[in-house]
Amino acid sequence: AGGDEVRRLDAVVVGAGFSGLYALHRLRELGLRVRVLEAADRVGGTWLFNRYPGARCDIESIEYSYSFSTELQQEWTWSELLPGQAEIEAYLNFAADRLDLRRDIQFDTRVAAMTFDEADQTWLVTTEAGERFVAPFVVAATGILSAPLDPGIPGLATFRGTTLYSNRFPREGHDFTGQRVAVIGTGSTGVQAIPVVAEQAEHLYVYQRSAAYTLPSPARRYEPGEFEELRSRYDEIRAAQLLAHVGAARTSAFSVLTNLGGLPALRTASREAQLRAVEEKGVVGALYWSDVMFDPEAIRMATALYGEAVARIVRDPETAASLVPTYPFGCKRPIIDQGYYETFNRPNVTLVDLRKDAIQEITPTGIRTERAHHELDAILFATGFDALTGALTRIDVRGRGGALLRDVWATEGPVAYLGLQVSDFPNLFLVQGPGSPSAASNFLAAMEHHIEWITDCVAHLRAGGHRTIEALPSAQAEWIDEILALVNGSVLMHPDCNSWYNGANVPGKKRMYTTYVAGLPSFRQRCDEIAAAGYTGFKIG
Ligand code: NA7
Repeated sequence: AGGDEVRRLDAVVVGAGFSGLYALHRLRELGLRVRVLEAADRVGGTWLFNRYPGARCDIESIEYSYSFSTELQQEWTWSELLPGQAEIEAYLNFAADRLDLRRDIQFDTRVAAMTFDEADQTWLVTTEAGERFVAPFVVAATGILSAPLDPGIPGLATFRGTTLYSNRFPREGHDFTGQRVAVIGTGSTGVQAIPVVAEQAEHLYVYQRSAAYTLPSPARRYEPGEFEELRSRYDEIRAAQLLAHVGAARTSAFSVLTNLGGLPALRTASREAQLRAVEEKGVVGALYWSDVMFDPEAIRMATALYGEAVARIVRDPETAASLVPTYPFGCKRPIIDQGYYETFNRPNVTLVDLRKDAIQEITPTGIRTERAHHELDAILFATGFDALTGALTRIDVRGRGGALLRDVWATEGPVAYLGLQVSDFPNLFLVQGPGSPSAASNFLAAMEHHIEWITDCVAHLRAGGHRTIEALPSAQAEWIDEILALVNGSVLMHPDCNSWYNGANVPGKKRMYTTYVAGLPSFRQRCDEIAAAGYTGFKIG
């Protein structure tokens, strides 16, 4: 590594998760010389690092997998309806082998800087070890939930027990048996991990800052023959998936056929009918009536009903009350849970409600809140991510005129055109950048679309003898306005809705809603029209 040698390529892909692997495959099909640079020592990306107990996808395996290859679809067998982390990791290794991807992936290689050379119209990509790569195109397949958020709790470094992070959980796992354990964070990750850790730990303390709205998980193994039957109908399933709309909001179309689909409008139903639906479909499932995202009265009703439903499960009234969110229903992605509320009926589980009793510090032997000090052997942080932008702000990305992407996003907010490019950063393609539909869709379906659009664009440029493509500032500004207009007046813009969707979970990050909620079908159509019209809103040079 290091030295003066510069490797010239046609494209550099950063990251070897779901999107980086597909980007490599597609770019290679176009005949490009490509290298994937991956910080880890193996493929998997997000699904490699997030190997905490209970880690599972909330989208069905038949939809959370590559659709582009009949061979991959027909040769792989999913064992469970909702795939667990280990099976997804195994699947990505299978895909990497089957498509012979590893020979173009350089592992243990973290990108430190990417600089656009305006004279040469190429990117110089520098690794932490000092290696240098030059290529006209860069695909940042760096993930949207990949940059861990530092919990920033005083005293953390003094803790003498085991400190664990859900988003970089040890490969060898961790046995909580006989231990006094804290889990900090009750988002999707905490809610998945807590019931599993509770079964092992001698005592589990759950430190909750914001309560979660959850939906009972349909997770189960496939019945014998069930997956094979689904696999025989893959074409039909994938076609339907791309058109899928879920009536959660007047504008939304999540491109997920299952889990949330087909729920009744309960708003006008009787109280009895509402409670029955809650029992049958779970709280979140029953409450996804069509106006819940926009109608303040529906939102209030939903929150109240949710509290009643939690109180039916959790026996201790104070714990039950603490488990009810104080922010409006519908403002975050619903979380799937497997026995989450029941866990709080266990004698070895204690909920610490940080809204009433905030953490003061971590000590060498435990956690001190205003009211108590709990002795601990292990702390598991499930505190989330600097989402959407964090992976790229950790790299020195310099575009035209030396513009630093980190500064652009700090001052303007997380801007991008179509979630695919940021103006002043020519030929740098984002996958699911801010403003893409992915976080309100099936991530995989959205990701495949983005990679196909990007690689078609690269092919178009090369065929026409063009060197660069870049988003026009005006098109980028209009796209942001459009995204915000779609959620304006919805619960998503409520001042109490703090989440990674609007950056409010990261101290100092500019708050801005970042997801296009009108759905993947309309997004795809827009992108197709833009390309067909000669890349409207982009400047080709
Ligand atoms: P999330 O959804 O961002 O959840 C993080 C949780 O950690 C959330 O409950 C936070 O509370 C809590 N948190 C964060 N920092 C702290 C500190 N310092 N002290 C106490 N509690 C804290 O991340 P996940 O990993 O669960 O899920 C991310 C996505 O992955 C999810 O949306 C799915 O799409 C898959 P807060 O809400 O900020 O008050």
